[in-house]
Amino acid sequence: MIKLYEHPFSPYVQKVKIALYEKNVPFEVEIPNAFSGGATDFGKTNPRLEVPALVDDGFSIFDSTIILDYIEEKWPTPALLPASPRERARVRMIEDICDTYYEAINWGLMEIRAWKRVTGELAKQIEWKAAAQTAAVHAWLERELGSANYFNGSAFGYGDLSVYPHVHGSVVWQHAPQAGSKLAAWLARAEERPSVRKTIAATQQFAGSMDALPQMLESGAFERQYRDHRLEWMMRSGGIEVVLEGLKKKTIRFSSEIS
Ligand SMILES: N[C@@H](CCC(=O)N[C@@H](CS)C(=O)NCC(=O)O)C(=O)O
Repeated sequence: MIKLYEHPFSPYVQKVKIALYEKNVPFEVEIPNAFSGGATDFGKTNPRLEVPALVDDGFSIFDSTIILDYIEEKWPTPALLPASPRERARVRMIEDICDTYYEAINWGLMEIRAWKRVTGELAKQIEWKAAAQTAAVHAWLERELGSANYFNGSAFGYGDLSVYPHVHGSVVWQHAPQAGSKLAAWLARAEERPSVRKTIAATQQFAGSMDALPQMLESGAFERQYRDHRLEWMMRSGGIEVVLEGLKKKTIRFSSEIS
């Protein structure tokens, strides 16, 4: 049985779950102890201490893009990637923008609203930037979608499962695509997929857990990882103080050292 180390809120995990459900590959899930501040040997599975990590017959794979490649190659039907090299490159570029630009906006909103890193005027300014960035990325996605029903083309696939978790994240933070837009219509279509429904249903049981996050931060039980595009987002969206304060209080960590 495939094992997926996960957290249901992670958009990277959601990409992988949608792919596994689309291909009818059975899997079991586990949330690493490290995510609730507990001791862990998760580093043996993923030296980056991130989810998702997929273990297939003792072989561990990290990074959602690498995992998706593995899934596509090991279980080729139904194919999730489009057929032509050009179309494959197109959906992979959409994935890359979503993973390395769009994701940081929703992650930043979680830092402000759920973890309550800052309040008052600074929080308002950062929020304002996030709203403007989300509207712009939605406009970009709308252009990428063009007149097609799906980012993959005529059927749901890799492009769609790469975009969905991030647009869903925007909906959670009350930045839904504009009503009547093509992106809003695409979102409604994507949410009809059983793979998408099951993936989002798994987040429900954690809905109440957000309230405990500021306290968890205050107690020093968990160091949030600030790295690459996330760190950059906080710095360029006005949150340099957030980063410095978090490093001082040891509630922020950079990428884990490989040992
Ligand atoms: N590039 C990785 C990113 C994975 C990632 O950032 N995962 C987050 C959860 S959304 C994580 O595990 N962070 C560890 C932490 O915050 O300590 C991928 O595509 O899988």
